[in-house]
Amino acid sequence: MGVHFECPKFPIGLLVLCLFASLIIAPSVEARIRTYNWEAKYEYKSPDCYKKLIITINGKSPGPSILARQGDTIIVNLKNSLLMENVAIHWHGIRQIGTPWSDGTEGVTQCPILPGETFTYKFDVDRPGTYLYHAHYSMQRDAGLYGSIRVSPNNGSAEPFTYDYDRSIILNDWYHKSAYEQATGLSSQNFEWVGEPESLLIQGKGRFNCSPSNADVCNSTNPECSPYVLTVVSGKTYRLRIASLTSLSALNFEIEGHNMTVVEADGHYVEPFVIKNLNIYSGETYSVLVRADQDPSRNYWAAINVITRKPETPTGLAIFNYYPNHPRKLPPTTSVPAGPLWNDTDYRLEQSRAIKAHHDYNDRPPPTTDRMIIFLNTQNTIDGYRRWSVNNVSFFFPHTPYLIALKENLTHVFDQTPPPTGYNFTNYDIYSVPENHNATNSSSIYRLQFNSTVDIILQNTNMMNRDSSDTHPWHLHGHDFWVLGYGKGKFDPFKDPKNYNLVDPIMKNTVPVHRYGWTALRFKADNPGVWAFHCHIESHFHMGMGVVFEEGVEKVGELPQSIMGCGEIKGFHRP
Ligand SMILES: *[C@@H]1O[C@H](CO)[C@@H](O)[C@H](O)[C@H]1NC(C)=O
Ligand SMILES: *[C@@H]1O[C@H](CO)[C@@H](O)[C@H](O)[C@H]1NC(C)=O
Ligand SMILES: *[C@@H]1O[C@H](CO)[C@@H](O)[C@H](O)[C@H]1NC(C)=O
Ligand SMILES: *[C@@H]1O[C@H](CO)[C@@H](O)[C@H](O)[C@H]1NC(C)=O
Ligand SMILES: *[C@@H]1O[C@H](CO)[C@@H](O)[C@H](O)[C@H]1NC(C)=O
Ligand SMILES: *[C@@H]1O[C@H](CO)[C@@H](O)[C@H](O)[C@H]1NC(C)=O
Ligand SMILES: *[C@@H]1O[C@H](CO)[C@@H](O)[C@H](O)[C@H]1NC(C)=O
Ligand SMILES: *[C@@H]1O[C@H](CO)[C@@H](O)[C@H](O)[C@H]1NC(C)=O
Ligand SMILES: *[C@@H]1O[C@H](CO)[C@@H](O)[C@H](O)[C@H]1NC(C)=O
Ligand SMILES: *[C@@H]1O[C@H](CO)[C@@H](O)[C@H](O)[C@H]1NC(C)=O
Ligand SMILES: [Cu+2]
Repeated sequence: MGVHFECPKFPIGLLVLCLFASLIIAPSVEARIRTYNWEAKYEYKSPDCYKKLIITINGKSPGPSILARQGDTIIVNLKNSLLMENVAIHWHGIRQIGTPWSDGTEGVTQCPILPGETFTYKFDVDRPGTYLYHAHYSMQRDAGLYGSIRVSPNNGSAEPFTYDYDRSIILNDWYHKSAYEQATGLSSQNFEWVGEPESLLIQGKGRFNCSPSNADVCNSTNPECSPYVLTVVSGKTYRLRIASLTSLSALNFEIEGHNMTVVEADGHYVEPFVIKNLNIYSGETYSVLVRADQDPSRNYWAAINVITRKPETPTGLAIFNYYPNHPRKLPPTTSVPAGPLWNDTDYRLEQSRAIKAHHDYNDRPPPTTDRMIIFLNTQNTIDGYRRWSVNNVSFFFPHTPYLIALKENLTHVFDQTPPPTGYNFTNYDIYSVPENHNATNSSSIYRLQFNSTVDIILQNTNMMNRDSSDTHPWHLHGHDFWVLGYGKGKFDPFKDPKNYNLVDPIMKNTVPVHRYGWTALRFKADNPGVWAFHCHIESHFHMGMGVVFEEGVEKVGELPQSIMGCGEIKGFHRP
């Protein structure tokens, strides 16, 4: 195992000892290899008091944190002990420069890891920041396979802010139905929507209101489902690395009575701004600074609430515990923070627009683009199946991963017809229920000219129910992109680019497209490989809401044999 410290939150004596120990064994300054041996398996757990089978890594969900230093090489030996299920892990936000086969996207960059096998991921963490890992095999992330990656700057670079303590907190939503039940419902002609999650989790802990009749599976007094406790010392400043890996929900995070200063987004320093409530979409990470400057004689709630969809899930709660109050002492307030109005789109748009690059870390985008692709996001029916499409095309995976197919010139294993790039949606009414039931599903991909500058415009629309438009967090693998702008209504390709922010746009890897709105991104296609770009909502991606980009695949080095062994791979057999 690599150097890896997770201090327990209490008891306090142990916490102090542990912090002291982590100082003595401070990581060395030069780049190093950090090796982790992980075993993924199913175990019964009750993260919200409701007992179900979940996937753990070394017995934990969230799994162990990866704590590294910029420039380190990470090696994860992952043993699949799921007995009857494949697995793959994606390293979310890590660009995989030179190691596109370690991206962990089953069907795109590798074959699935079979039960009983051990697969080795090896990649460099080239930039400081807050990142994630999670399953990327069908809807497996829902089963609890996720964790955080924290990369600290090397000794050559300081950060543009200071703090006393650093904590990682992953937010999640939680279903009692298994990922199998969900996927099956979505893939049936007799479509069954997954519905709203039963509970919200903060660092893997939540609380479902058990009924006395199901005490055998749901037990409110089970200590496993006690709330997450964040212990703070009065007067100190905490860097909270808040990340969301929800299946469906957009969330709003707040700490009762405390403001937060946003300083990092998806691994990039932000020009600091103060907020009371943070909107966070699945796949995003933020660092906020919080000063423990309120009345220290009591505890406070840290809370998450569902936004963008009408909430049917109770507020997720953790305890913001001022030392030396007892960590379990409930805050005196009778009502828990309710968050902002779930349907206040303007407020969310405003916060998205407030996120700008820090003035000292402002890597400006190229002023012009080589190619602009507008992605119209629509809900459709294809052969009686409910699907999501991008420009009339609903994505589905081929049996042979793209990276292997492209390197081995296997042109018959996926649809070679280029997807429609000049999609003309001039007459498309984004506010009405889609009339076009003739979208097609396809495994076709977008081939980008290596090193070219590409603009993507995400255009949101009305879904198949009246007056409904969901927020979609799109995540790009292998890259960060500049967020050039957000708009309301229909994108105007002639007028709107004139208002792009080319001065200080933030770079991110995940970005929301708001209800009935558009979002414009720019990136350089300079990372040889094959990269997924998809909605980070598990059910939406499962329903076809994604695309795949290829760039410079001829520059990719020899592929490791370990990623092969599925689909139609000429001349290769798993030993
Ligand atoms: C870190 O510091 C050491 C010793 O001062 C130096 O040799 C090394 O080059 C530094 N590394 C980086 C990445 O700045
Ligand atoms: C619920 O959990 C508590 C504490 O672990 C235990 O004492 C109790 O027996 C459990 N109730 C049931 C019905 O299993
Ligand atoms: C939070 O920020 C607002 C706006 O800047 C300010 O009015 C308020 O006093 C701050 N609250 C705390 C608890 O610092
Ligand atoms: C927002 O939703 C509430 C109900 O949750 C509703 O009363 C209100 O009219 C909605 N506001 C807008 C602007 O749609
Ligand atoms: C695939 O095609 C490219 C370009 O024609 C060629 O350079 C390469 O050697 C081929 N690779 C294989 C494995 O056949
Ligand atoms: C798009 O469609 C509109 C309406 O049909 C038409 O006027 C316009 O010329 C088309 N634009 C392009 C670029 O084809
Ligand atoms: C969809 O396809 C059906 C049958 O193929 C055809 O009758 C119908 O006109 C098409 N609808 C549109 C909007 O193209
Ligand atoms: C989308 O599909 C429908 C039905 O096949 C077709 O009429 C329409 O032209 C397509 N739109 C584009 C932009 O390809
Ligand atoms: C895609 O569409 C084709 C033709 O309608 C159908 O045969 C195939 O099963 C579909 N595949 C998926 C994954 O939906
Ligand atoms: C890619 O573009 C950069 C300039 O943006 C240039 O310096 C570099 O040489 C190009 N690389 C290749 C392989 O074309
Ligand atoms: Cu979506």
